[in-house]
Amino acid sequence: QIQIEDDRTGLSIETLRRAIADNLFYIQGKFPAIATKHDYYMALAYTVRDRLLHRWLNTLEVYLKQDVKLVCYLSAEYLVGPHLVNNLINLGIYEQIRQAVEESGLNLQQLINTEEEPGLGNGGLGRLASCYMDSLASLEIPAIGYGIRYEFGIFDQEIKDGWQVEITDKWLQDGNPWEIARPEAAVSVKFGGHTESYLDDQGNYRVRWLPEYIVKGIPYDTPILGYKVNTANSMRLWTSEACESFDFQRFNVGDYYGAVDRKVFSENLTKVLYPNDEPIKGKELRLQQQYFFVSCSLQDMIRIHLNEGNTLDNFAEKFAVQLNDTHPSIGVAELMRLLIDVHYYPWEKAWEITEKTFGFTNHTLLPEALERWPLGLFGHLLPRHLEIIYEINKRFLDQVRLKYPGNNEKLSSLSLIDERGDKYVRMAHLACVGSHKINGVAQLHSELLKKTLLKDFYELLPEKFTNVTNGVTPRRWMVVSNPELSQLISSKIGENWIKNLDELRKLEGFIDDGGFRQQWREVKRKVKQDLAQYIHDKLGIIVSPDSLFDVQVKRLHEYKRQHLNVLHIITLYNRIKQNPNLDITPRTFIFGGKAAPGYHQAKLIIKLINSVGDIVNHDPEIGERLKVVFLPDYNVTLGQRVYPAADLSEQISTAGKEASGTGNMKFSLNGALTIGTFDGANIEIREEVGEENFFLFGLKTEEIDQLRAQGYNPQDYYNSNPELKAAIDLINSGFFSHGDGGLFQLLINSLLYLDHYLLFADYQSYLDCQERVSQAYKDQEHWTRMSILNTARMGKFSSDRSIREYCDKIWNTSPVPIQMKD
Ligand code: 26Y
Repeated sequence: QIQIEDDRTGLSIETLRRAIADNLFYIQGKFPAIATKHDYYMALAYTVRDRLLHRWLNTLEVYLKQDVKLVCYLSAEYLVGPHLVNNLINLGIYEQIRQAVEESGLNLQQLINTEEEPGLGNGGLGRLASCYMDSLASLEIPAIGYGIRYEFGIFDQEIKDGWQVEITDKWLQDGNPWEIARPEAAVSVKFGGHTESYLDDQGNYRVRWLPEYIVKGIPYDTPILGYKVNTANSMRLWTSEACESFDFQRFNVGDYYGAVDRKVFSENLTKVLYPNDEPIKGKELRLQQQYFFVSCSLQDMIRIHLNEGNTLDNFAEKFAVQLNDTHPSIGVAELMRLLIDVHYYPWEKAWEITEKTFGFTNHTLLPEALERWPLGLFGHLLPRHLEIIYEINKRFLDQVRLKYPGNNEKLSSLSLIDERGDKYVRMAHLACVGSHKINGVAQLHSELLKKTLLKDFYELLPEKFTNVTNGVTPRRWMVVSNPELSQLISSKIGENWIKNLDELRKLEGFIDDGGFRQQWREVKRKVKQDLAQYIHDKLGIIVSPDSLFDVQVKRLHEYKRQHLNVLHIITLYNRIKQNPNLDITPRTFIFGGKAAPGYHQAKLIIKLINSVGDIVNHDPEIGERLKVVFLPDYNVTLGQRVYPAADLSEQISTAGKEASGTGNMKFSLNGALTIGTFDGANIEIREEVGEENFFLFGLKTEEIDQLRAQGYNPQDYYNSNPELKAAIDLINSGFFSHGDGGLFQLLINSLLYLDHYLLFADYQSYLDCQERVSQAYKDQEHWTRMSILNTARMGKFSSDRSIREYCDKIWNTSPVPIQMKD
């Protein structure tokens, strides 16, 4: 009997090959003789998307029919990374596609590398959102990820003469095969203007908002397929467009240019991602972006809900809305506005629904990173929301007064309005009051939240506080990025670990098997060789895969202390120069990361890394012992190359400053050992892998508090530690900057006179610890054991575990399996 496969769903190699050829012709409009790599990438991407679509539509149908509870993740950022490989892995068709592509005379890896990754986020917070989307789908939890479809994502970084240069990221330029526009689901969003009150037919007091202008939001949907399940959730990203009918009216006939201006203005709203991971004061466009996507998303939820024949009474039972930091926290006021002004709910009922609906995740303890909006700006853009926030605040402060009679301190510290000087709306306070749960992202972080940043809220509302330690998806961060190690693991313990990461523990049973350890080393060596090749191709630097790969990749920030790492490098350099025959463990120091364009100190650290590299890499006396590499344009794609190749993971933030970190988890999962402070999730990683398999150094948070209380003076350390002094003096002498002693002055002075992040206090401890690392690396058998144990004990850090905790503690949702109809 002949079986005929559909070209859009069939999985035989022959059908896949035909489908690719078909898409090349009918979608790209090309035949092989004139097709580019990119054309083939597109043809392949559509072939894969076709195989995803019936799962996606089926999923949506089940969600609607069964009226399930939906998790709505609100995030201003998603650092998605490339879709193609991930979808191949999650669909389980990597091998078939590889063969079909080869039979078409092409190379799959090359096509995979052609994909321009969507970089719609800055760093950890955006990447976390994408890991969570993968886990939600893999666990079959109904969910939508709402966000902004920035036309320009995070800038591409080039390094010129050692300095960072920012290039706009035109990720949509060649088309995006993974998204589908849904103009029929467009919504309107109001801005500016004023409010007026009126009495309705029944004589009820009501408010209406007469905006200055209206912007249209168009959703673009991207399927997010789970791993080897039929669930495909949606990431729904909003683009702003002009609302022409409105503008042409308002700018009356004849004012064509006025109307065009408006159009340009409206479309600017979602043009670009702000490349900062700290708030920039008074940027109105940023508030517009936040309100725009939150309003679009909440209107979308309400439309879906009412379409199902519901009333809004049970909204909170059908939608769990999670605020990814304060960026979407205006949602609290917006849902209140929609319920009260548009759907005529009384305040009390509206508030009950709102508080039950929202959960709030905090990602930072740095007080300077808390979002506050100048009252004037806020009221000008969102006059109705300011009124609502005043009313929320009035009722909230009444509650505070009951608990703390006569305590004006408490009132002022808890208020949603900061009135200590210039007035601000405090977005974190709005999020806390309007959510039923508040969580930090690692144990220490959640504890410190209760003790410091949100202390007063914790005292008032202790039952709201909880912790959900971050996690990462083992699909992208192991199966996709490290196929060699994944295969080795599966050959020993089967494939179940990919869905249940705790099963990695079974690897411990092979730890005494010398053959296995040998294979483990061979895989590591192979991926290090690949990275060495990449470094050579990109930068012309030759590094040895036998050296210890010491890696720090993450956003550039003073609190993350990339410059502490540099001080270690310079100290080793000085030691070799003093003692040219010094026998040290050869190391390759690898850095990567972007600096916010306006963050001068961070940019100077990049320049310093490159300058030190220039000297060290070319000093014949150093030879192969030290190499320093700064990888330009660190992003998800590059991360997928880097994590598997690392021996040592640098997690060296000042204790108490890194909320969690997630790179730390990716490194350990891939068998790197960590040198780290007692900070964020490092603590829990160390707890899991065992203290003997983790290199801990540095002051703990309480010790730092004590030191600061005594009066910290960095000069004391500089004057009493000759190696530290030598390193600093060498930078200051202009040795790394062609004699220009002033180049790094700002950086060095901030260390010598302030050292806000206590590099000097931790310097010696860090050096000693690095020495222990070097010694340990010499015993390769023992190092391999530690490496295997790191991987084996990473089960806890799967984002599947995190998502299960969110479901239980915060969202109250459970899986909805999707059956395929034929
Ligand atoms: C206000 C706006 C400009 C802004 C934009 C992005 C503010 C902050 C951010 C990003 C913050 C961020 O990435 N935080 C990181 O979140 C990770 C996920 O929870 C944590 O692992 C990491 O420690 C934290 O720094």
